Amino acid sequence: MVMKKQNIEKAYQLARQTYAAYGVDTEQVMKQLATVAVSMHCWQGDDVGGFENAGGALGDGLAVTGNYPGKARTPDQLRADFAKALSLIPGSHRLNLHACYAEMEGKKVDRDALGIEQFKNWVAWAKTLKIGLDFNQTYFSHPKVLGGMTLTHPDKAIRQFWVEHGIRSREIGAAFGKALQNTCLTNLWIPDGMKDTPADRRGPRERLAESLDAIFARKIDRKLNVDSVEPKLFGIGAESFTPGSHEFYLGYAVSRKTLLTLDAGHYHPTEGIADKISSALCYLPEIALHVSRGVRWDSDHVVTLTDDLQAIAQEIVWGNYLGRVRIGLDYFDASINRVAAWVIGTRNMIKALLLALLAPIDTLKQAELAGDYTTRLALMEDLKMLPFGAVWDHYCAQRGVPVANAWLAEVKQYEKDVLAKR
Ligand code: RNT
Ligand code: ZN
Repeated sequence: MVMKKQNIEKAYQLARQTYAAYGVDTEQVMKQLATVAVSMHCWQGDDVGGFENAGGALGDGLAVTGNYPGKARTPDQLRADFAKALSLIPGSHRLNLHACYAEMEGKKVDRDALGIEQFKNWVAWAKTLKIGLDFNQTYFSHPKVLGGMTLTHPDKAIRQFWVEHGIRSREIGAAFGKALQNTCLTNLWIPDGMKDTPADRRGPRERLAESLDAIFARKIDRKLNVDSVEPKLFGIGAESFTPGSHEFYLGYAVSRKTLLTLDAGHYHPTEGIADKISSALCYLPEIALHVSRGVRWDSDHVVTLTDDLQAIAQEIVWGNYLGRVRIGLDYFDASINRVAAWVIGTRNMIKALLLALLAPIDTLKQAELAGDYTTRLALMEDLKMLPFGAVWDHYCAQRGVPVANAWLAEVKQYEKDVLAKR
């Protein structure tokens, strides 16, 4: 569907007046929205496959379902698909790489020996797109994930291998930051855990803390790279015990001054991450998010405009935390067009931020402070009926990307011209 230009404009002008009546300046809102960069995860493009051929199949707590045709099989394909997605999303965003997306170019370089050399094509390409890069250490799909363990493994040699990987990853992050003059976030998540009730919860946790301290021992200029740790309460095959739990990493982040990555799929099914943001930010200068959508479990469905997503955006915006939360996405759906999955999820993240920015937050807070919860509730419900779609369409048009669902025709065309031929 292609909307007429003058209709987009007419609808926007009316919406602008409606929001003005609530004391909200839509022009100002769009300016602020344009400053938010979402870190888009590379791994939606190829079902968390990567390019290093380390010999480990995906598993280790991760599962991708579906076999939609046309997935990226080479770095160039993944870059082309990502650039296509980016061209359909308003604003300037970032790419979040995983270490397993290293380009070996004929050499065999194991995870403990990776360097910026294996990512030079990514950096050169990011420069041409003028985007920042983020990074993730990869502790899965590798034969040295032994018995589901990496940094907590009882065997020191196994732990040491992964510690080296962590050190190399931070160096790569710093090299990204330097080359692109744009601070990289290097995130750490490990799949370690136990299927059944452990006899010893203390040992693995103490080993994890020791391994992490070894990884983070070297100080790195925070302008180049910042580090984050990502908790999880459970995983496939780690239903009974996860050493890297929420409490573990919250304590770690606060005491070691790293960031904390809150992943929306990593908690109990009814436990949202929105409420954790202001708590964590009482003690941490910055946090990171893996915005995801769990359906019954950490299923990593494409992010949709749910109440949960809106609550996350509200907490960031209403708490005035836009400068302290690094928003990243984390989902992988192989049952639909993967470029579309990127576009839908990222556009939804931005829509949720727009919705939160369009709320008359000062009025809401005043009502709350005055104890007038009736007005607060009434106003919050009113907001749901306001014409935010007209502002969104205008924003997309202003940023030169397809309005409404016009992006879908472009993805379908790309599927025909490019993806179907793979
Ligand atoms: C797993 C974590 C982790 C991964 C990615 C691929 O549960 O959420 O962030 O999804 O690193
Ligand atoms: Zn995650």
